[in-house]
Amino acid sequence: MLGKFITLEGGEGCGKSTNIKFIEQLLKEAGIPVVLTREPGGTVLSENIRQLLLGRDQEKISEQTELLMMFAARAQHIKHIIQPALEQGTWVLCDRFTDSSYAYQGGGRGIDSATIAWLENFSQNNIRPDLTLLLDVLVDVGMARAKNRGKLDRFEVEKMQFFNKVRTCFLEIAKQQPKRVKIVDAAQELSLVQEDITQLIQKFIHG
Ligand code: Z5A
Repeated sequence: MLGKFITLEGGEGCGKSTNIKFIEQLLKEAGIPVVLTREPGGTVLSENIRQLLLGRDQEKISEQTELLMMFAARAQHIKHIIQPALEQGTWVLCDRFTDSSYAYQGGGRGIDSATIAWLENFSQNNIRPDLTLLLDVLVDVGMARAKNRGKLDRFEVEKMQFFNKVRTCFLEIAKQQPKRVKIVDAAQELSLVQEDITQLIQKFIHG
């Protein structure tokens, strides 16, 4: 691939949406062409799947269905947005990706990681992130931030225990894959978070 693939991960209210725009700006200032996208979502079909996944006014979605919907949205997203961009030399900056499936559907819902790994191999055409920034914050701090935004989605109404399992799983992934996954202390004030992000991105760009 000519372009690089960067993902942002973390729990509720960790600041992904805030910081992804900041990273986009850093890349643009470095003269790097970049596409900003998100999961679940990124194409018309995948955004429709997102609506179904996040909505609360419908029949109960089973754990298996939830996982398959995440990967259906992802396969479409990779095929139509991520892979073509990377092949053209455009960098892709994505708000969540497969680490979220391991953390939420694996750690949170209890689906075994071998099943998720099988789907990852089946649906991603060998596309994997080159760099992942894990914005880590204590669950209660992140939830308090997220609650300030108003109506909660189908994930945000889960209990603390669920989000603690999600966080543990993200931290475990970072421990297992330290070259790819860099932890950012997202509990700091925003300017300090962005100083850390700038250092990591500059190092990634310049090697
Ligand atoms: N999901 C899944 O289960 N499996 C998968 O494979 C994938 C996803 C891909 C939607 O994701 C859901 O999909 C998600 C997991 C599941 N669960 N939920 N909920 P999402 O990324 O769209 O939703 P989200 O996690 O709630 O992210 P968000 O809404 O975009 O929030 P955020 O990006 O983490 O935070 P933010 O909007 O940038 O910041 C939140 C607030 O905090 C805001 O007011 C900021 O101004 C403030 N903020 C940010 N940083 C700071 C600092 N440093 N200090 C103080 N205040 C701050």
